[in-house]
Amino acid sequence: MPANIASPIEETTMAINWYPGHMNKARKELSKIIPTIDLVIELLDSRAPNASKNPLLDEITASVPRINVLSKADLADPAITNLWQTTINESKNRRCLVSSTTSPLRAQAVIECARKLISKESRRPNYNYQILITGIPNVGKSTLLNVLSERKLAKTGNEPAVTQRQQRIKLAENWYLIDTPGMMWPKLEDQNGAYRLAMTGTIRNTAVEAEDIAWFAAEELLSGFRANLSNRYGITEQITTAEQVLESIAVTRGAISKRGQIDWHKTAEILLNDFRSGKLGRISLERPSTL
Ligand SMILES: Nc1nc2c(ncn2[C@@H]2O[C@H](COP(=O)(O)OP(=O)(O)OP(=O)(O)O)[C@@H](O)[C@H]2O)c(=O)[nH]1
Ligand SMILES: [Mg+2]
Repeated sequence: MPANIASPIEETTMAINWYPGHMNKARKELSKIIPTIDLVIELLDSRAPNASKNPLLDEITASVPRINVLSKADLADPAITNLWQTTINESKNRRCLVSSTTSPLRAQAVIECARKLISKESRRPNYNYQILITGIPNVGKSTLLNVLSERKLAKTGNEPAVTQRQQRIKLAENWYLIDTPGMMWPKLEDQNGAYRLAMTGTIRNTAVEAEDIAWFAAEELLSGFRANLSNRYGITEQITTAEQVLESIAVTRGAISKRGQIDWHKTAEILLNDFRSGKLGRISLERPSTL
């Protein structure tokens, strides 16, 4: 086992904290714009909706109606995503929609949902409604803006912190959408949640080692998704620890150096890429009881 690998639940864990300057700036800009916003779309990753909930957003946008969009649903267990949707729909002043590349949301569905949430008093003739899209980094905000507008207006990318400033576009007559930079919060109290986010690709790789995330991922998968490990890597019942899972992946996928040693970094990347791209199957890391 490499020296820097440690289970995140143990005391030797490398704590994840990632709150770079541009996010603090984004938070200030968000606070400034909120009085002009009629509705907030908060994206939550379908695989970890609880961990992807930003507590800062609750503070800043407390008085604004909200649509939660469960994003990347094509990567999550559909039955569990349904449960999340039902649970969130039970909250006051809130609706939940589901989005994925395989079944993209339509602007009309969002506008209809927004109309139900926006109070009748604020509906004036020729009023321009402003919808703000928010969420943690890499959750799919800019992709959603492009899908809803049916144009490629916002830059997207498979790494966190692609969007660095707000962008406003016209969605339909009298409806405007504002994309924002992905935002984290200053202290990640729940480190298990932080590691789940790291698994999904929310945290910049300068803030946490791939090996540490993979160690956590191997433990998570062992405890709840053995069949996925077995289908993808042929991992048997005899394998019971994260270290054995990673060793086994290294052997079956050839992540071994010429001198016969395991390339831990390469092994970590294989496991994380397989999880993030859905090659390990549709996996939900959280169930609604955790919201
Ligand atoms: N599988 C899958 N991938 C998606 C989906 N939506 C977005 N992605 C991918 O997720 C990555 C991040 O998407 P973005 O739209 O750039 O995410 P963002 O929230 O704007 O990210 P930041 O601007 O960095 O905060 C891209 O590689 C997208 O192609 C989805 O529904 N399913
Ligand atoms: Mg973006």
